[in-house]
Amino acid sequence: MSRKWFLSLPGIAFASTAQAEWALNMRTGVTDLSAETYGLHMMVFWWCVGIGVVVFGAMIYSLIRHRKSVGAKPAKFTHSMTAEILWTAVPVVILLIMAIPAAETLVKLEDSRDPDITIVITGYQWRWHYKYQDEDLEFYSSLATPSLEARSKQSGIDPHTVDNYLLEVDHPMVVPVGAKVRVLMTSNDVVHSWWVPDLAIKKDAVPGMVNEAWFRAKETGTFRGQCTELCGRGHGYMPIVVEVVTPDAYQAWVDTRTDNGAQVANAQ
Ligand SMILES: [Cu+2]
Repeated sequence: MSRKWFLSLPGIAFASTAQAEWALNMRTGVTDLSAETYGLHMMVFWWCVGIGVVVFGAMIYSLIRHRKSVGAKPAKFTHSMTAEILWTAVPVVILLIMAIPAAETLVKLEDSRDPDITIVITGYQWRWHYKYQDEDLEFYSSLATPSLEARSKQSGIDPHTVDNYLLEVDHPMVVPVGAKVRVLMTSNDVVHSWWVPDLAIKKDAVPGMVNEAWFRAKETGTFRGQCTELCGRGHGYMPIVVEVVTPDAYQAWVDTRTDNGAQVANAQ
């Protein structure tokens, strides 16, 4: 296993979207805010690269240019007002350049007013519960059976043969494309955290508290995530699957779920 990992290092260097599982960078996601978050991340990254090049460039240049073997003599000054002002002002300006767009995005992330749909998400050891506030609809979402069987000790099943191993559930959360979906997170036992990278949401689900987030998916598809707060023995076995579908498909799904959804919820 470790050898395979080592052999794939050259692949990491040339990672592309086709090698998503080995890509090092953040995902751009499927919402406007996930794209904005990605843009902020890249802006800060390039500032860091620039600062690294300037600082290490100056250090390496000084080490070579002013080395003792070419007769360099140490400077005698002990204080420089110009240097003090510059190395205070320049970082402040750089931080402001980063902070202003970051604050704008944060304000948008927090603005969950006027949602089209509100879903209460409750963390359990070790599964998620979804309750659609405007529909008579609630259900548990647990690790799908193929993953569950493969993860069992001495199951004899190779996890590589299981599609979306540990990232598949029995009942995904379904939402319509283009709708503003507000999610309210809480927990029934310990602290969990609801994380779906493509939706740019990573929020703690804390017992006795309600945290809030929202997203508006721009495209249909299946988006996966995981609990990202170490919540006990089954922490790795409570994935999240969000299916973004067309409004018609969403309505059809609600209709089928409300016919038998209550029974499913009661049965668990
Ligand atoms: Cu958890």
